Amino acid sequence: MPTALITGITGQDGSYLTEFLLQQGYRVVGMVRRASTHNYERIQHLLDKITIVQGDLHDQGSLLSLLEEYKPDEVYNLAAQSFVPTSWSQPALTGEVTALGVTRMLEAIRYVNPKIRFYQASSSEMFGKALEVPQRETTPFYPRSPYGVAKVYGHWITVNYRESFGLFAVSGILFNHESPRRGLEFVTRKVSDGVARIKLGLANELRLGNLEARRDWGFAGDYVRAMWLMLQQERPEDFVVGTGETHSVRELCELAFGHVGLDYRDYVVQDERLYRPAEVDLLIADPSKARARLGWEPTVSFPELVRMMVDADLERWKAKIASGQLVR
Ligand code: NAP
Ligand code: G4F
Repeated sequence: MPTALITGITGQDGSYLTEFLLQQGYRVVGMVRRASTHNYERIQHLLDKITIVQGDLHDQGSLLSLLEEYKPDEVYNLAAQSFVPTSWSQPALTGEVTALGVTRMLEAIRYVNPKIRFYQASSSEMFGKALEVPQRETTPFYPRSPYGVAKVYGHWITVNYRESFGLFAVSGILFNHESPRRGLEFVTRKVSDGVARIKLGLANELRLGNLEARRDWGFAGDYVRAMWLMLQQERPEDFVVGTGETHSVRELCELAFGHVGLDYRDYVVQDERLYRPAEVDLLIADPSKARARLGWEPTVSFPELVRMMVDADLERWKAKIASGQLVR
């Protein structure tokens, strides 16, 4: 039974990756950082099948001892400060975790067992002010936020440890992927949650920033399969993963409100305070390498994804109302 260590197991991707690896027959060890209350909402249903251990990407010693004790065959480094706006208000913390944290894990692997296979969760935010459309593995990076800058560091240090020390270390350059488990602050979930609350009479407007930004949005459950496939290859290589389609935030609103019979123009308020100091205007993947070499394809279309998220939030709010937790 192979063992996988997942950092960021409490996050959106961590929860889907855990489900996927358990199905593949792995023993899953999940690293969580110490908190005064547990944050296991997304992995509650998996707790009896996995091992939870404490560690932090800030802390070199904790990474070394986890690798020594649990002897993973594969490490999936999903932990990060992952919200782009927070990277402007907490740029140094973002650099510590999202950039230097990668080096700490690679160092731990190098010292404890250089045969461990390593996946780094890189991001299409690295393309930023995109120098090529669509973006592929060879497209130069032009990050537009401290988060994007930190991810570029994480990408190159992964490539560097592969080339310097012969580690099986890969960087998966993943475009935006969403689900009903997405954090409420990201735009897809903010919209699906807002639509549900408006439809149920719990809110009457939704404040958003730039409606013209375009993203290549897919379903997170599909993307964790690509992470695993990258670590099963004969040679370590980097891959772009996305759908190859792009949609604007405006189209997202149109679809999400339309799904419950509403017109987004009656509810969405554009709020300049939610605009970013520097925006990433257009992201669209060229996933042809992943398709050809990993045999990877997305299985959920953009309209299906939006409907899945709105329906899940409607159900969640209806259940709260039914249980008497909320009155309209
Ligand atoms: P997420 O939901 O924000 O999860 C982030 C995870 O990182 C959480 O489990 C969080 O723990 C953990 N974490 C944060 N700081 C940590 C620290 N110092 N030490 C240990 N753990 C820490 O992110 P996600 O959407 O699942 O994304 C997973 C990874 O893929 C991230 O690296 C993200 O930057 C990258 N990525 C995401 C996308 C996307 O569209 N989702 C696209 C490209 C790349 P707590 O629960 O304790 O906060
Ligand atoms: O949903 P977002 O916050 O995601 P963003 O910035 O693209 O980053 C996500 O995807 C990256 C992959 O490309 C990941 F690496 C990263 O960790 C994260 O998961 O914003 C998407 C777009 C932006 O252009 C933003 O300006 O939506 C626009 N937007 C418009 N109004 C908004 C809002 N974004 C948020 N979060 N909230 C708004 O009210």
